[in-house]
Amino acid sequence: MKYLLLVASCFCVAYCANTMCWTVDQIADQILLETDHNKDGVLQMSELTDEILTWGVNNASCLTFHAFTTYWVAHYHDHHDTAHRFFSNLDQNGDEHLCLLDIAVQIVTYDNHPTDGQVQPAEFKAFLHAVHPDSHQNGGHGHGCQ
Ligand SMILES: [Ca+2]
Ligand SMILES: [Ca+2]
Repeated sequence: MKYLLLVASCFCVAYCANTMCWTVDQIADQILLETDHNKDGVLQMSELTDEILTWGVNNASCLTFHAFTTYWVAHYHDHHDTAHRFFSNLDQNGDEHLCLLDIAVQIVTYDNHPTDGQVQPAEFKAFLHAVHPDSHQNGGHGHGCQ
């Protein structure tokens, strides 16, 4: 069984940017599922910040590169280097820290469908497609078995 899992995971490593072969839309759906705490189908900003607070923020309400990538790889199954590039895209000032405000400011720019101070699923997907490094390919580049 272990051998079979190893083979399956190697197959994924070779053919997907994500170890579970999740697309960016599937990652977005999973985040929406976990973050929409009141289950109204829309992300309120307070839900987003509450969720990100559980990802391992430090005293300054910021995620370090390590905290972010550890959480992201474990929960959303991207390869580490994909998570690294994703973090770099989000970390606009390049200080290796991603603070709640930095994330909120970026997501808010996609609050336009409608502009209501909340994040509809389509808005969240537009945001993720814009910042995720593998947003334009669902299969993709191989990294080989390690
Ligand atoms: Ca909600
Ligand atoms: Ca909105």
